[in-house]
Amino acid sequence: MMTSVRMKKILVTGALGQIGLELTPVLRKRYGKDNVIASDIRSPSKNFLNSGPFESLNILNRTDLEEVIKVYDIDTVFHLAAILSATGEKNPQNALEVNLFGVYNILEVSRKLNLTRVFVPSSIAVFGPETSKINAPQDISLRPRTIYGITKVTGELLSNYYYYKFGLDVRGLRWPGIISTSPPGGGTTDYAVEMFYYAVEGKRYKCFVREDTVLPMMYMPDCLKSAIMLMEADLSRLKHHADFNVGGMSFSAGELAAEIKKRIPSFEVDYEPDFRQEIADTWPKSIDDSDARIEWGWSASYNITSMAEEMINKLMKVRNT
Ligand code: NAD
Ligand code: AKB
Repeated sequence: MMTSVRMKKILVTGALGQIGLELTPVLRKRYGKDNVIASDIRSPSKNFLNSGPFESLNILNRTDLEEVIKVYDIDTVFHLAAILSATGEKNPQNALEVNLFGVYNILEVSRKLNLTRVFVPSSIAVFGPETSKINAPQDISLRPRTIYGITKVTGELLSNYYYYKFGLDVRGLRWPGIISTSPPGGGTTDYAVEMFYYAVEGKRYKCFVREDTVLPMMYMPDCLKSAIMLMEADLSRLKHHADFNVGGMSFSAGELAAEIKKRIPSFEVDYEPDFRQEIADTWPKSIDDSDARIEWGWSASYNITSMAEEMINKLMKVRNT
């Protein structure tokens, strides 16, 4: 990775979620414990609270957000607070409010207070059923069918607007489903994480998508690497800003189960698709990330084999302590 530049005081929103729980310690190691302020609408565990500064923050409260940014003299934001696809379909109005006004508040306060750099992640959920399933292209018409996808497209457009209109350095990428030891927060790709949890506990797993469902995925270390690489990239090299495709790996639910079974032979999965199958069916199977590779040197380090090996080792270690 490149050396750290410019980001001096960082605010992480949604820091208690799947990605925030792992991004926060990595940022603290890189930029200094007291320079990374974690925040969330939920209350942290004692351990998390003891690990560095934390602020209770509802992203929909712009006055509080402005106050936190001023008090800590924040110059960079990683905006992770959001409602994911499956939870979003259960209460679309709430997803719309949190995801749209959350991004709007972050951009508006960052513009007003002249922040240096803002990270607003997007998702493969921006694509809809009309997009080619294999190697979904970077710059195409986006017609998602989920409320989550709609808010992600709007977030990308708004972020790019703030860059071109106000010169705010907003950056973002379209993450695939993220696989991690930290628990997922209500997405369609959560089955890929849950399979590991059940396997190491010696339990049979009921998978909510069909065995042949293929989606793009990424292992957490690559996810964190992509965020930091993009945020540290030289602005003059970027032709895109808040909407980079990034790829990791692609596999079917059945292929993942087989990969886990190689290491835990007793593991069994039943396939009982629910409403999340319909969401998965609208997303591509793989992503063309050549612009991210050209503009900021992206490449993923993990494939399904190395990811599964490490996931199982880590979860077994936690289980046995
Ligand atoms: P998550 O659901 O695990 O965590 C989101 C966090 O936001 C939670 O801790 C929640 O308490 C918090 N939050 C919700 N409403 C809030 C509010 N009003 N104010 C403050 N905090 C609030 O999500 P995640 O998986 O960590 O995702 C982080 C970002 O990455 C999101 O923008 C998501 O869309 C994006 N993303 C995630 C994935 C993935 O597979 N995890 C894939 C693509 C994109
Ligand atoms: C979800 O399934 O909602 C997320 C995503 C791919 O954005 N994991």
